[in-house]
Amino acid sequence: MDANAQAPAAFSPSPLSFFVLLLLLAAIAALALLFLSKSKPKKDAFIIVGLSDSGKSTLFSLLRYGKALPTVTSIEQNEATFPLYGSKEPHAHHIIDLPGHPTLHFLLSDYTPLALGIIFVIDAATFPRLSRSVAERLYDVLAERNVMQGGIRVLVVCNKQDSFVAWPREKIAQALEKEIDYLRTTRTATLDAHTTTASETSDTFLGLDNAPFRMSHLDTDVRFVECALVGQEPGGGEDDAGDGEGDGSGAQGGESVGGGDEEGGRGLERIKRWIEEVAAGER
Ligand SMILES: Nc1nc2c(ncn2[C@@H]2O[C@H](COP(=O)(O)OP(=O)(O)O)[C@@H](O)[C@H]2O)c(=O)[nH]1
Ligand SMILES: [Mg+2]
Repeated sequence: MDANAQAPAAFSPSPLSFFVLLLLLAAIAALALLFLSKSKPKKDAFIIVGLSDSGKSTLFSLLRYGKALPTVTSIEQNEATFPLYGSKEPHAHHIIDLPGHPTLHFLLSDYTPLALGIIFVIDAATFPRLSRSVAERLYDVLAERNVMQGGIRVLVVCNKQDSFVAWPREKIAQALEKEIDYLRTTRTATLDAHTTTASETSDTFLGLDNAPFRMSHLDTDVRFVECALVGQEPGGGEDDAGDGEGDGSGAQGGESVGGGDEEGGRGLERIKRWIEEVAAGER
């Protein structure tokens, strides 16, 4: 009887061994979590790109310090994490101002795995003259592998609207669609000639192959906004009268911000709102 009563007790674990087992499991779980969080880089960056002199460093400086500091042509990127200047929102944002120099373009792919958004800055005043170069750069951005996969939002900032010769965003969007439509045929032709696969380069075919190129055919959310980061707008009025789509350009319009003027450039508030909305969507 005694032996029978004790036999099962020999196999039942003591409360202490239960506790040790629990501790061990908790330690394994904690280690696994630590490993996962280390191996997966945090996606939190906004990359400012565009040709030289378009206003990238001015934008970075306005977002960070609320004023346009004198800039020099940079060969290194400005990179910092900070709450947007003057914003009521306390969250810090990781912002990178990539140099516009052509030899530094390869830097983009280093950063896109971390990117939530790309801010593509255009000098709207020199755009008519430089539209081919701007389109080539935008093509590189839109066809970059991580951007193509979707999930990275793109804001095209048509800057220098204080200039009388600046093109409005609808006109820029249409011209860029035309240029990209042309570029994608020439680029894929070059690809075929070199029998390179698209995945080895950024020269992927953009959009639908049976229709003229439209931004709206991309998986990427592309928006256009106007701004004058420096200087005064000649008319002093709102620029959002033609907000939205439906002009045949297929590009999505920027959103309307009532009285968006504030210190440090007209239209800046709209850019800040876009950054905050994209970041909030990720939290
Ligand atoms: N008129 C005018 N000039 C601007 C504007 N934004 C930037 N700039 C000027 O354009 C030049 C190039 O700006 P910067 O930010 O250095 O361009 P980045 O090369 O793209 O970094 C500077 O002299 C800026 O003061 C704007 O909205 N209007
Ligand atoms: Mg710069």
